[in-house]
Amino acid sequence: NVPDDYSNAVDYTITGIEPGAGITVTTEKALDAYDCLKGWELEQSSTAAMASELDKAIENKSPIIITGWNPHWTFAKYPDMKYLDDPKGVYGDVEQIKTLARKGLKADKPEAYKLLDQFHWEVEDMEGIMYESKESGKDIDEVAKKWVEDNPDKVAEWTKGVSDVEGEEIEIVSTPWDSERASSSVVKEVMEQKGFKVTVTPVDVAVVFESIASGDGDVTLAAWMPVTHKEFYEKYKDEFDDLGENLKGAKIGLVVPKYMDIDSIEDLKP
Ligand code: PBE
Repeated sequence: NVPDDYSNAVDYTITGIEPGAGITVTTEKALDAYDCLKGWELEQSSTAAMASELDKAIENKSPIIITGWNPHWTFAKYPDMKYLDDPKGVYGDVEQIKTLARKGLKADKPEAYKLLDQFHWEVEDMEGIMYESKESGKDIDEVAKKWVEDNPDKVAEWTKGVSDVEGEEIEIVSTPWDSERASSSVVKEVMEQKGFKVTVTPVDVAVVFESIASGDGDVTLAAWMPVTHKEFYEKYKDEFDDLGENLKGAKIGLVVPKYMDIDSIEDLKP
């Protein structure tokens, strides 16, 4: 199999996810930026549909090119996947996941703000929850609760200096991916232990940013920067408080199984 065959074999199609995702927007940019991707298409559907296409391809050892990211259980389940080099840097290098709060949260709900500001964890923590949920069939919520029980030291860092409250309401606005279901569930659990009443609302990326900017939602733990959600971030950047990263070392890009003998986006053919 030479690279020409791969391009033809995948029918000049990248298997993507939801239309509203940052990685979808970024991949449309890659299709414009790379001459070798002239005539290629990004097939948009859902993360679940992409995962089942990937399962099928791996079973048959057939070529597939997906829009992939870390943290994600794909890399835990299929360690033999690799990112294609991106010499034009369309997908950036390392991404971080940031916490953004509505303006005024700090003044209105200082205890909540403090806890949210202190929340940060590692790729392995998040990926562990996602993978465990995938493997056991248990809901992310349930696995996240167990994680909170099992990680008192981390939780103690986040709640340091935070006083208990009585039923103060907090709305976490989030995206529907497992990564953000994990972070939101963990923070919800920790906040509820401090006496907050927390709702998690999963919506499209665009709506996450609109909601924090307008003050409808209190906080999101789901902003992937500097590349994935750049457009949304730039659009609203004066209308929210950026509390900094809650996770370092995320990544997005085009991903293929290692049995495919290509290394770079530029190995693809128009
Ligand atoms: N993702 C996972 C999302 C953010 C979290 C990379 C698929 C995206 O907006 O692309």
